[in-house]
Amino acid sequence: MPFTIDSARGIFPETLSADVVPATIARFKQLNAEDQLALIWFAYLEMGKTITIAAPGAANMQFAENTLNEIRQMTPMQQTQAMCDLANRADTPICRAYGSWSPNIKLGFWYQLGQWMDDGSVAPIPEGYELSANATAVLATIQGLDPGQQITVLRNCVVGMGLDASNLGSSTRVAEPVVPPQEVSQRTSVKIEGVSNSTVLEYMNNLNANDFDTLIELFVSDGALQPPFQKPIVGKENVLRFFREECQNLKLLPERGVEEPAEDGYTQVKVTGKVQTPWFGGNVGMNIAWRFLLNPENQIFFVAIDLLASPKELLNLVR
Ligand code: 45D
Repeated sequence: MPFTIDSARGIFPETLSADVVPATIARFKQLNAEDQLALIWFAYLEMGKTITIAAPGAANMQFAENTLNEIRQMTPMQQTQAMCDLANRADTPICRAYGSWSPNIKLGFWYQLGQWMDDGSVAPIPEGYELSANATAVLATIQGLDPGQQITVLRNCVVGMGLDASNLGSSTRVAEPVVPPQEVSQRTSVKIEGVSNSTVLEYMNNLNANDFDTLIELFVSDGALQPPFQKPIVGKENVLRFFREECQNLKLLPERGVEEPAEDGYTQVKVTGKVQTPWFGGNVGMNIAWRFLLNPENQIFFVAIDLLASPKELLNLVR
């Protein structure tokens, strides 16, 4: 039977991803808005003691600027309300604007609000705010995670706020501008122990170079990419949009892998290694697996990216 996207998702079933991340997000979403905001504030303060987050570039901030200024000019009570509305995914103009933004713009928006809450220009979390018992438990879980898992929880909390983009109808999506691909002479090539497949190597090198137009040509037209804890993004056009909106300036540091024949002349390749996000640079290395399914022409039919449960999983290359 030929592969489908659905059956492809099951390759390398021994791969253990960090299920604690979606489980923690689900618990977070059950909390009331005040608890959500205070919890992220405490988690963020705690994290800030050990890792620093990079200030977003101006290109990233321009799209959130109007909304940020609007909030800055509100009374403290209105500011708190606006932030609670975001956590409650209410249908307000601010939640609609927020819902149209790419994840990096959402993160940059909160980064700025966090600075303003810190310096007093936006209503802070009230001093002595006491988390509910449930929120305290969720915070304790987050504090027990490794840094790569912590930043993933925070990112997913932020991305989940505001009005869902699918409820926005025809309104357009807003993402930061696409940077030009890296100069060919400046590019680096990855080496992966146990993997010599040219498509896999080119995937890593083109993504590292922000060369999305070359990268997308490695995929079959109805191919798919499955980001961590998400459903597959299907079709070249959608995958290319995802690369342009969400994958700039990532650093992929693959380490090792296995390749082996699959059914119908396909090849399956699993690679493990680290990934760094521009938000934290070399301060946080996420433990990642890539599970590729390549067609007989060596094109990508499917690739899943998993955030691994533990560093031990980096050595798990079992089929
Ligand atoms: O609510 O091969 C306050 C793909 C309190 C592509 C706050 C990939 C109130 C293909 C503190 C103000 C992309 C899939 C909030 C590879 C409040 C591919 C603020 C993988 C919210 C490898 C909070 C890429 C703030 C990966 C400012 C895995 C929080 C990328 C900021 C992962 C949190 C990137 C930030 C991650 C989190 C980035 C900046 C996990 C960033 C996380």
